[in-house]
Amino acid sequence: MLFVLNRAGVPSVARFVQVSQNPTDQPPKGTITAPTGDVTITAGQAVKFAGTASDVDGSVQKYSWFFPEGTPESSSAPSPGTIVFPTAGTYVASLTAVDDKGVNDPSPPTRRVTVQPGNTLKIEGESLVATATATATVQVQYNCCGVVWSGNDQLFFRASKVGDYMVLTINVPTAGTYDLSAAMTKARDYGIVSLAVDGAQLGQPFDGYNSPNVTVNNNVAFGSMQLGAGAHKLTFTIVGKNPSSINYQVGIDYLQLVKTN
Ligand SMILES: [Ca+2]
Repeated sequence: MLFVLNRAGVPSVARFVQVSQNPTDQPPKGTITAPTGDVTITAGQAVKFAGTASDVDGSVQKYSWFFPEGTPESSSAPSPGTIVFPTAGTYVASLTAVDDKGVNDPSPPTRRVTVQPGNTLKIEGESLVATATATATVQVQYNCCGVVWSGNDQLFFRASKVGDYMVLTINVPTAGTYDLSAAMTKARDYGIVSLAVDGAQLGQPFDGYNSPNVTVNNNVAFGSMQLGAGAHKLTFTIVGKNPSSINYQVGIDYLQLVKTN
């Protein structure tokens, strides 16, 4: 950092200064073209990476990709292709371009790769909006009210009375016993909702009332059930509301199904 003092000894606003052997050289700039955003995968799955880089006053000499815990863990190809992530965790992949003067891109582009355990199926609520049949509006809602949802969206069910319901369809790739939980939003105008899976009640109704802030309860456990491979119907029904709540709405950030057997 470089500070400049005036006569009174007051430092200027600090700035980052890149010290270069080639002070007139413009650094190169890399771009990740695939994936186009952050991604979530299951352990053992692959992500396809591609990129480009340019240099305004020379040429790009080197591409340096880094994939923490990936297979392979690095690449010098502009577009390295398929990288497998075998282990659950969150990793930041990056592309650093180097130009013909040996100067790095000072702000390499990155992608966050979230790798879930192999037995976990995470389904974003917003991805189920298109499957909904309901007695009230079901819509995608972008981050609001001080909340950042997973995937930046939630499913918003604008129920207004007891008995309103929506039916969502999920797809389960592998038959087994699953624990179903959900990240449910709470707000001052939310109601109490029950869940049935393929017509059978599961767990206790969830009270979505919270005031004054909008919050998300990330681990609302509904319970365990047997699911065959294929489509299943989740029916959310309004069964009441907290006496303090002013409406009956429901917000689902995501569902999580963990295969236990
Ligand atoms: Ca979400």
